[in-house]
Amino acid sequence: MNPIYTQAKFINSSPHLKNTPADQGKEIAFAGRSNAGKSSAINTLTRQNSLARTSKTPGRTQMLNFFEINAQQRFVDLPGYGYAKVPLDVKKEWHKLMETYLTHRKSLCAIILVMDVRHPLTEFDLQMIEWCQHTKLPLHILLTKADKLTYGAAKNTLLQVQKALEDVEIPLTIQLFSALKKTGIDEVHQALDEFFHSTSSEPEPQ
Ligand SMILES: Nc1nc2c(ncn2[C@@H]2O[C@H](COP(=O)(O)OP(=O)(O)O)[C@@H](O)[C@H]2O)c(=O)[nH]1
Ligand SMILES: [Mg+2]
Repeated sequence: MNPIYTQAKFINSSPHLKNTPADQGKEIAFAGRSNAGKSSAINTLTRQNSLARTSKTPGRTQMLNFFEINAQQRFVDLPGYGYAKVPLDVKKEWHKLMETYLTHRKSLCAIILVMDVRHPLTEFDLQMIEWCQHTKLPLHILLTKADKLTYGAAKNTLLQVQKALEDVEIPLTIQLFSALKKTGIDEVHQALDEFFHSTSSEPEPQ
């Protein structure tokens, strides 16, 4: 694996877009519905057990959590709301925050969208995909918790999700992943390397 990611350090958490690290270098954001397995994925990819907090209680925090890999590269753990039944004002707040972040953050170069392989393409996920198309951000999808399904069933879901998104007009890759079994790590690292090193991934001005 590329050892660079193990150097990731927590910088700060912010409930809004003030107090965020300077908007320079390159940032890759991890998005996903609450409880999808985002924090676990970040921990697995950085080989640190408690870098991003993981929780069994969904939807507790609505923070943007910033992690520095080096002076020019960052990860952001984006807030995700819980289930479809969250109050409307929580959804609206999230909507506003995400839209502002995704549209204005110049260093943002790609999104890693984390979905539970057993519940892919929720309303949350579709919204994120729509925003990525709108802002022309490349997208890499992790179908995580693959260990919860047989290999055949997981592979089937992968094919179904690929088919459902075949008309999406941005660079889009999809893979199976498991933080528990530590599978799929090399594939994610490859995607991260490409996003961080590609020169053409800056979102176009709005
Ligand atoms: N079996 C299994 N459980 C996982 C995996 N990834 C996360 N989880 C569990 O799913 C729950 C939510 O994970 P977390 O990373 O906190 O989700 P987040 O809200 O998206 O950050 C926790 O109980 C994790 O232990 C995985 O790959 N396999
Ligand atoms: Mg989390």
